[in-house]
Amino acid sequence: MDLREIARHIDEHQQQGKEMDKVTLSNPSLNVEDAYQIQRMCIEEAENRGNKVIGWKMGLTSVAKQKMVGVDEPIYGRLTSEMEMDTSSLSMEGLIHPKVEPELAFILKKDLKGDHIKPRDVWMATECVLPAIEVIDSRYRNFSFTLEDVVADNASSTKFLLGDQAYSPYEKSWDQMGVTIIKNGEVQHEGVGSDVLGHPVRSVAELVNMLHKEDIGLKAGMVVLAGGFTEAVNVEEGDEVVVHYEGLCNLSMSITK
Ligand code: 0L1
Ligand code: MG
Repeated sequence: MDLREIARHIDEHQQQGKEMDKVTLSNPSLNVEDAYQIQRMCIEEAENRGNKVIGWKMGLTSVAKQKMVGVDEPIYGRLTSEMEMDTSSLSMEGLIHPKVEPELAFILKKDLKGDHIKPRDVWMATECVLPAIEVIDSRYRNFSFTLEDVVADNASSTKFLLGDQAYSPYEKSWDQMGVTIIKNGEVQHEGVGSDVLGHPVRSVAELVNMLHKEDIGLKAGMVVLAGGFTEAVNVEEGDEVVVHYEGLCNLSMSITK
């Protein structure tokens, strides 16, 4: 099993927005460690094209989402410069079957590395918190995959939009903040911060502890998407999505051709 070859195969489908078979079909012995190596190698391909790793995301952070995809642990993925949207308009070009989900982004002011990182360590290293919408788009047919497949496909990372307004980490009890996702004027899902591993800050701490196995840490200036508050919502051309962050703001996204 040539991990680099699998990574190149996935990278090609990520770049072209093309559906593919699960990599575990042809490589049934692939384990989670192999899958994280494949993820890293895919990102090296992107870096060779001039992309930069600007942050990390946690995925499958709620029991609801884990059940939805048949996986029982959170995962992480890498965020690159080309994934960050600079307008609220999401083009369907190069996307397969995108979904969107409400998130919070933590922006770091200090490096953070270790295997016993606690919420207070994360707060000490956090400059601000931003509302965010993540766009996920699995390269696998029908969004169907095993844990190993989805890790190798960079946790379905595709695009993300950050709100313009930054908030102090001490602005509110983020675990108690309600979030509503609305598509074309209809409420799709409601969630609360505690749906993200009990508290979004716990998700960031867990990310650092998980990354330690790869001997990696977070760097000052990085963006961390802490995980979806609700199930993800399918979108297509013409859709208008609004996420309401209780007591904070609304963040919108328009889906275009
Ligand atoms: O961000 C997420 O929680 C998604 C992780 C990957 C699973 C999926 O594609 O639904
Ligand atoms: Mg997410």
